[in-house]
Amino acid sequence: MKDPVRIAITGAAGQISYSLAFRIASGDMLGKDQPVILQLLEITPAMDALNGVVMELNDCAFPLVQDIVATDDANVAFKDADFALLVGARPRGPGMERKDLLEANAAIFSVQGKALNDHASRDVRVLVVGNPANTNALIASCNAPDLDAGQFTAMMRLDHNRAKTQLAQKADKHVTDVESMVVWGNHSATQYPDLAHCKVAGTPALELVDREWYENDFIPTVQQRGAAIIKARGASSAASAASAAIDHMRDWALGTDEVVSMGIPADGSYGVEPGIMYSYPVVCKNGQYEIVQGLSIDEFSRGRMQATENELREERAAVEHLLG
Ligand code: NAX
Repeated sequence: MKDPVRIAITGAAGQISYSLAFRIASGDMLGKDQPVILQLLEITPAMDALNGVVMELNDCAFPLVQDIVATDDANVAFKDADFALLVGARPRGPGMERKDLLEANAAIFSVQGKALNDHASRDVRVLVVGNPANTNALIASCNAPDLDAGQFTAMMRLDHNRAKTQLAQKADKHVTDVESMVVWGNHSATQYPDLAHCKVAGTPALELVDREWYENDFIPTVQQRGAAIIKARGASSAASAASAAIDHMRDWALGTDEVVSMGIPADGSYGVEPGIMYSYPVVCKNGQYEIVQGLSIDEFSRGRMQATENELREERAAVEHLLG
């Protein structure tokens, strides 16, 4: 039996975690041979609800679960954590401006960044799901100077998976036929799901769909999918977000040949200068992700990539004073 790994989940009594924690516990993220210790963080008023989640996790009698820690102290939740999934965030309240939302979350993610810096495993892999995910990930990494910024990532995988399914359905193919999907930029309505490099069953996607559908249907549908789910379900994406988080961490830890989209520190690739967490196409090998280089960028793509970069730079400017 392998040694257990420690997996911290924040916002652990929330709706995404209600799927995420159970799927991790059953081995969906790291495999059916990898024991886990779950370290669950909530805010104090949600501790009763979190204890209920722990009761249910225990009632599943998962063979892989070695221990469960439930706490409202980030220093305890992140102690020796090998993986940290930062799901909990402050939702937008009535009358709250975007800037207020950014600041409220900056306060949370700066504390959690420091706690990771001081207590997590030196190899911790961090995924930020809580919105605004890219800028929250930036804040956490800036507050963790002893960890590499590349250990912090933001979740774009839900957008990536949504884009794959939209294209597969349009082309009347299966989602596994879609390769080299790329979603660039921010996890927001400015994100750019790019079909220029994508193939479906070996055929370039842009030979299978017309330009009108691509620009005026596909792109806005993927960008607005979160809002469409809220309208239909009366609640935001939860099981699909948890599934995407599992895909992201599994591929990062265990590797994949598939091109996937991850929000990571911009490094100048594709003209996006450092200072923001930008979604790039990556492949994952030996526990590391690597940006796919050399893709050709036409004028249309450049404009879209720039627009979503601009938004991330504006978000950064709003929290600059909190970047540590
Ligand atoms: P819920 O409101 O159901 O759960 C959030 C939980 O986080 C609550 O239980 C709350 O008490 C807890 N929390 C708040 N502040 C905390 C803190 N400082 N420390 C620990 N826990 C804290 O939201 P849920 O539907 O689970 O969504 C969670 C976050 O994911 C939201 O910010 C949401 O916007 C974001 N999403 C991000 C997605 C992405 O693709 N990156 C997609 C899905 C989702 O919309």
